[in-house]
Amino acid sequence: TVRRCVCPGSYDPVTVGHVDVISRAAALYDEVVVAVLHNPAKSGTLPVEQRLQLLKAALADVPNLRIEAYANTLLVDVCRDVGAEAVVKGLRSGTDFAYELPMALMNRHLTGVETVFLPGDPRFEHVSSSLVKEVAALGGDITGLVDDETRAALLARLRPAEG
Ligand code: COD
Repeated sequence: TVRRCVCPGSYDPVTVGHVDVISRAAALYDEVVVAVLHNPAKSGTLPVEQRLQLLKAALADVPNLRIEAYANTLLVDVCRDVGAEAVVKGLRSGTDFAYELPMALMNRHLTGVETVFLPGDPRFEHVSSSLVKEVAALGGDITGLVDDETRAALLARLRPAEG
């Protein structure tokens, strides 16, 4: 049987931290479903279609992936629909853990799906989509934090006068 996991996120946009965690999940499972989901705590910068396109470009070297968006859907329902036994997430810090633990427990309460945490690579501990956007919006250099295509897309959206 095919062993599948889901790597969920907002991916607004994908960063080098996401690419690291997803690539490592792809080495552990037969197939990874990268699921772009809605986080009710976040308003959203890039349209979902563009997030999908940037994920596809950033992860073009990883063969055993599916990249999909789901609107108004629980993560546990995505897991059930695609036949995934686990959710895989990256942890940067204790702050991430405090945010992730209740979600992991709630998801297990709902359907029994397990969450597997991978330690984030310390080289990317400071990398988050929100900080990357803040730096880019104010004219800072985001090279090395996102790939070139994502960098161009962010600059077009956040610094349109410079295009
Ligand atoms: N290093 C390691 N890991 C990282 C790094 C990094 N530099 N950057 C990000 N990550 C990890 C994050 O820890 C997270 O696990 C994942 O990558 C995705 O990050 P984001 O910021 O793109 O995604 P979030 O945190 O906004 O995603 C939240 C979800 C959308 C997954 C959540 O809101 C959700 O499950 N929504 C669906 C509705 C639902 O089921 N709700 C009930 C939840 S109990």
